Amino acid sequence: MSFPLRLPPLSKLPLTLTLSIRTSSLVNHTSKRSLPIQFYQFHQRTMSSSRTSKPAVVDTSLQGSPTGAAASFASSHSSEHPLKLYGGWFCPFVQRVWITIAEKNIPHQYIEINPYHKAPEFLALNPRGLVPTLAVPTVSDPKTGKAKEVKPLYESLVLCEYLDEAYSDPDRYGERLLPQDDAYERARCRLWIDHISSRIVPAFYRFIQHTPDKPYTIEEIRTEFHNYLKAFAKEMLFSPSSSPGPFFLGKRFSLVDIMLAPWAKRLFLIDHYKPGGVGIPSAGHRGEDEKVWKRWEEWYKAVVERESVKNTWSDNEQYVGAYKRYAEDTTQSEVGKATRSGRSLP
Ligand SMILES: N[C@@H](CCC(=O)N[C@@H](CS)C(=O)NCC(=O)O)C(=O)O
Repeated sequence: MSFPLRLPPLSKLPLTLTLSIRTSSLVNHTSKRSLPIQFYQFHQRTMSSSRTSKPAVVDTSLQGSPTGAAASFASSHSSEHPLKLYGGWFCPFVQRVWITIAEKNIPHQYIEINPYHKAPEFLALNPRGLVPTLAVPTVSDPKTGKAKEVKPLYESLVLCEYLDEAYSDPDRYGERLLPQDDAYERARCRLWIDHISSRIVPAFYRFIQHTPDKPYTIEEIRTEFHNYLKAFAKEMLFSPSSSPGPFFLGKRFSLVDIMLAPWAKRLFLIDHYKPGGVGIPSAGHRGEDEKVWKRWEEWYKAVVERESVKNTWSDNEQYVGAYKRYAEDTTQSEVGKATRSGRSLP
């Protein structure tokens, strides 16, 4: 696969060349940090354009940095490293990749950016202009062992699968996130990853972006959302391949869990903003779905308590602020616009 653009400055500059710079709301909590020179230019240019000609439509008012556990995790991975994750603390797609990196303990550099600023240098990395974006070292100098060439990759699922494959030594990176020994099981995992990405996640946005003027009622989208969660729980409960919990693959935490964990963590936002909240019936009031919701809750509790999920999470109130525009359906994010117009997510 070839990419439209390499990272010219990175491939020309020694990877160790860094500058200490002052940052603004664009970059993360490490207000004085080391960055490769081209990203110094990238950030500086983006910052000044945001000061002079900030378009009214984009969601640039987001707080610029992670807080809480995610701030510590980001800060402990802020030193120069050839593998770079460009992320945004608020973004669930980024959190998928962040959890993968944390699970496998992959050495990397985390760089917080605001993807709503479409700086040309960011678009050169990812023409879709979305986080997560990864800068991947692809060729090592046999003499020094250092990366010589760095190429971009994007799309959260692609990134997670790439990281699982490229960092596959079980002694260093632990058990694989997709089962390797059973092609059927791997395919079944992919099937449920597809269910998450093509059904649960889009329904989450239709739910949180619901307003009274929509052509569907809040009850309709709540029921639809429940049905997708129940289908997932039923698979864990009744499928011939299913194993006792808590995770999708039983005791083994896998890519299936990672794909859904960020939205599980964000369910409290629906409780916060939407009348009736997520509305999962309480135990004893679930009719024929008693067992199914119990299995969902078992999965949910284990996933939100997982270290890698907690370590990539900022303070709750920060998400409440960031998702207000979704709840009011005024967000101009690509995900928000696609949801509003009935298109599939970017
Ligand atoms: N399909 C993409 C979606 C990524 C995505 O939508 N990221 C959002 C932040 S959560 C973004 O970068 N938005 C920038 C924009 O909407 O302009 C993936 O899985 O990585």
